[in-house]
Amino acid sequence: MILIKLGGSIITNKEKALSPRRKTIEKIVKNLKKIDEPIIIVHGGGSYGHYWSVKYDMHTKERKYDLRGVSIVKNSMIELNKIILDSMIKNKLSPYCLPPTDFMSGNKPISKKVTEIEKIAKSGMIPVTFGDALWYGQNKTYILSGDKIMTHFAKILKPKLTIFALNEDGLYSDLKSKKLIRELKGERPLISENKMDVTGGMTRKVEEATKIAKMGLKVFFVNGNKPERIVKAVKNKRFEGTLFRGK
Ligand code: IP8
Repeated sequence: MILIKLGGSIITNKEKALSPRRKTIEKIVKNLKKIDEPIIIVHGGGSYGHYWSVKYDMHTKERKYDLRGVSIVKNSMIELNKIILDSMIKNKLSPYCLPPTDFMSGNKPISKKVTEIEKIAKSGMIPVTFGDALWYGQNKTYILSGDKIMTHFAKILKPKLTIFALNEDGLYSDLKSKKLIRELKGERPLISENKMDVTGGMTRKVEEATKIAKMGLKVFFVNGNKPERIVKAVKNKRFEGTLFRGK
């Protein structure tokens, strides 16, 4: 099973509110068609979920946020999710939409539900879920990052490969020269970042990827603008990006 996260910065234009990158989505979807093993897709919020989370000052900490904000963030994620589902259906893939409320209770994943998602993937459908605003309990809510969902799924399902599709070639050892880190063996890279979103952007991704790699699993950061690299990684084990090798 292959677990793929489509980052918000690849599926949307993060500089402009509510702007999907339809051509990029389409290109990714066309390449997903070439993978003939079970896959599960998780996508981020980009200029949909993050735009509204910032407006309503909502974060990953469980708190009593503006309830209207919760509705609006959720609504925007459904809108972005629909664009991805439509593209998949148009390209003759069979997505199976799963908002995270289907497998989360509070801030914990429901193992039985997550295992069921793998069965859906094995049937030939492609489960698709996303980062979202979620109910926590006692009138508290929180923003669940798609990156966190990746860790929850990886822990339960032990995918053969966990892929994060980014708007960059991978992780750079130096942001100025854009020198790519090709492989990491257990160590956690130091990264510098100027752009932050409500769930922590690249810092969060590296944190989750390191956790997943520590489970002994392979994690691959790849440029989503070059989705043929996703196919190559899955099929030929050629990794043009940053590969985190498990212990
Ligand atoms: O972009 C967060 O998901 P992420 C989604 O994967 C929202 O961190 C609602 C901001």
